[in-house]
Amino acid sequence: MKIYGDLISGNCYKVKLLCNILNIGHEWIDMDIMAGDARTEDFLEKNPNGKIPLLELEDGRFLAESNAILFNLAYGSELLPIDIFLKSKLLEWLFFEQYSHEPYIAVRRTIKKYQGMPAERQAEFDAREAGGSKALDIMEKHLGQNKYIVGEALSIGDISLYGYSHVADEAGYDLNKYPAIQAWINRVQNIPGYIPMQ
Ligand SMILES: N[C@@H](CCC(=O)N[C@@H](CS)C(=O)NCC(=O)O)C(=O)O
Repeated sequence: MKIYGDLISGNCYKVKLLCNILNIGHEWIDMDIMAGDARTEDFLEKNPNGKIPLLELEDGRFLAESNAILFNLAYGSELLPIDIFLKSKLLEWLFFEQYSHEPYIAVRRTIKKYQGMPAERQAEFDAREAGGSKALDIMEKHLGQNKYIVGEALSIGDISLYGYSHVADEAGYDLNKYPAIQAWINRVQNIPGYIPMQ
């Protein structure tokens, strides 16, 4: 299988991290999103949405959306709970990550770290601060009472939320204000097979 990705992206890193933890062999196709690699005609044939990560299976089928890829690759492993309530809880957190976390923290990180805070995006950067703080507050409360995102064990919920939470400081958030998130970050970093983002 092939995975198209760029390791400056937390969404792509999530998939790389899962593959490393589960020892899933793959060919990593390095893309440069800043150079527009995800918007070429050739790539749009593969994913009309022009986004990475993208998984290409041996039979030629494609799967986009980082959390869908995590779900697919973790199938049958201990990182995907079997119990239907826990599986549904996992989906709740994956949707939370995409709707209430990533659009704030990931976008602010891109503006700050990779675009160097251009003046024309300052208002957007500021407007997205509150959403990211709210997401981190929700995680802090949850992780103060639970070791992992779902149930009693590591799952793809942890891997998904780890992607951008552990670099939230690069998006202008002070992680020192979130001790339970920091303790969880340390737990994730001690998983066998862990690899850093870059
Ligand atoms: N919801 C998607 C988001 C994917 C996404 O936004 N990817 C960005 C990198 S983080 C991208 O491909 N950007 C390239 C572009 O917009 O040209 C997912 O979770 O995979």
